[in-house]
This record gives sequence, structure tokens and C-alpha cells, in this order.
Amino acid sequence: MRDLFKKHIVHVIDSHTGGEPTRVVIAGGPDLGSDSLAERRNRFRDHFDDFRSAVINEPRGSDVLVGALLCEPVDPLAVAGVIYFNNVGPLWMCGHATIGLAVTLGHLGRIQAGTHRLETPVGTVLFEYDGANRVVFDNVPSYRFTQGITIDVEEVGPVTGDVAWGGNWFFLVDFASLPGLTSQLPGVSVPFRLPEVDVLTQSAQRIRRALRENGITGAEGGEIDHIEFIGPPVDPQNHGRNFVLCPGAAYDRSPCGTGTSAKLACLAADRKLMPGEVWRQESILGSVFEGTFRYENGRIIPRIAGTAYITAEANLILDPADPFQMGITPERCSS
Ligand code: PYC
Repeated sequence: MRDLFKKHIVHVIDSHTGGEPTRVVIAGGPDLGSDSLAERRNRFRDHFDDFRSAVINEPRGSDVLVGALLCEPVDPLAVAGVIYFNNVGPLWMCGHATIGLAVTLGHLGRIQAGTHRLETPVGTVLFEYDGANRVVFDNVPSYRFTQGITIDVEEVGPVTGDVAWGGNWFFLVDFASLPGLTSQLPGVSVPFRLPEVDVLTQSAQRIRRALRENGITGAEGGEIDHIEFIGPPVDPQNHGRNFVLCPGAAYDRSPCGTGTSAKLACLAADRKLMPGEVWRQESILGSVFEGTFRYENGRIIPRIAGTAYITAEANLILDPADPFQMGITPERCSS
């Protein structure tokens, strides 16, 4: 049993990928056993939520941060296993954090330039690391699950979108195919701009709520917890600009690796992008991921390229005497 009076140290390395931060837990994480990453993710969700909150939430972190808990892989050929999580719970997969994790492993000297395998709860991904900051990874098989669902959204009106899997479940709303949508969202221009994130966030939250209330899910009841708006790019060299609401209330500062994968799945399903053709996805900040895909067993395998930079290396201290030891959340701070 953990000593009630002993401070617990968690060694982390922080990075950002296209503006979106990742905090990799190098040491001091919970022992989740040695079965599949999917089972360890469930154990993490069910028994170590305080640890998740302590690492991500204020006062040590923020709603924007995505955590990556390094685990022993099942496959001895994999360089690591990983469980991704954010301020409200575990994620299934995370693209920007895969890029951040690869650069972190390079920073630590645990990998050299080359191709490596990484185990996630939804499958093994391969990534190529250039030895500095650039990473290209082959994501898990992605696909469009449902096309053209229209829902009535409180204070927005009717909204039409597609449900797609890119390692997480997304509802994608294409502003180009719904030019009238901007008039339903006062304060939002096309292309979207950073000062508009409050309106975009509120609208996306309303859409997510409406999906839940209407029982619209991904396959096998999978919760759609990411909402992605796609519009034209600011930079004409790119193909689209997105705004992605993550589980919780934070938006992705990067173009979102799983969101770009979901977008590629929709483009492929509509025959608007062919295997090997490049799609340059711009984030609301203007940072870019390059995406291509190939087909495998009727699904697409997205290939996503981006860059990450190390921002900090730190020891988090969890002091049992600290009333905010496990992070500031409404449930943990009821008084
Ligand atoms: O890059 O896949 C991603 C992602 C998901 C949530 C935040 N970033």
C-alpha cells in the first residue's frame, strides 16, 4: 500500500505537436499489469482516475493537455505501449500525441531515426522518426461509419454531418457543403479564425449533446466524443482547416491526427481523394499535418506527418498533504 504520508514523484516530458501539448509519463505511473493495452486502458479508467487527473488537471496541467502513459508492450518488437488520456478520461488513440511521444523517445535516446512499432489500445501503429522533430505514422484502420446524418441542434438549427472512426469517434461537419451553417453560427466566419474558438466550442458542444440525446453513436454504440468542423484553409497551399472539440471542453490546437484520419476516411468514401494523394490539413492555429492513405481490407490506413518539439522535463510531486493533490475538478473540489 502506498505510504499515506509519502510524496509520490512522477517523471514527465512535455512537448507540443502543432501547438497541441502532450505530457509523456516516463516513470511513476501505476502498474497496469501485462495484458493487452485495451484491458490496461480499462483498468486505468476504472482504478487510476485520480492519477490521470493529478497529471493532467490544474494545478499541474490544464484542460488542453493530453497525457501518454508509457507501458511495457505485449509485442517484444514494439518500442513501447501507450495509453492516452486527457482532462476527462482515457482516449482510444491520439495522433498528435503519437508524434509527441516519438520525439520524446528520441529526446531520451530510447530510439534512433528509423521505423518503430507502438502499441495502443486500438492496435499497433508504425511510425517513422527522422531523428529530430518530424514523425510520420500509419494510423489504425479508419472508415466512415454513417454519411449525412441531420440533427436538430439547440440554438444552432439543423446540422448535417458524417460519423467516422479515425482511432476515436468523430462527427464531421463540412462547412463547404453547408454554406448556410455560418448564418446559424453568429460570430463564425469561414475560414474559421482563432478568436472564434468560443463560439465554435459552444456550437460543437451543443452538437455533441444532440448526438447523445438522439442516440447517434459510432459502431457498437461507440460514443462520439470528438466534433470536427471542416472549412476552407487560410493558406492556399493547404486543403482544409479544421476545428476539433475534444472530449471535455478543450479544442485541439493541432490539426488532430485521429480527426485528420477520420476526414481522410470521408474523402476516400466520397472518392474525393485517391490513395497516395496528399491532403494538407490546417488547424485553427494554422499548423499543418500532411495526410495520405492506402487501402487495406476495405478500410483506409491513414499516414499522418507532423512535427513536435520538447518543451519541458519535470518531476511532478503528489503530496498527500496537498488538498489539490489529485487535481482541480468539480468532483474533487466540492467545498
Ligand atoms: O491528434 O488525434 C489527435 C488528438 C485527439 C485529441 C487531441 N488530439
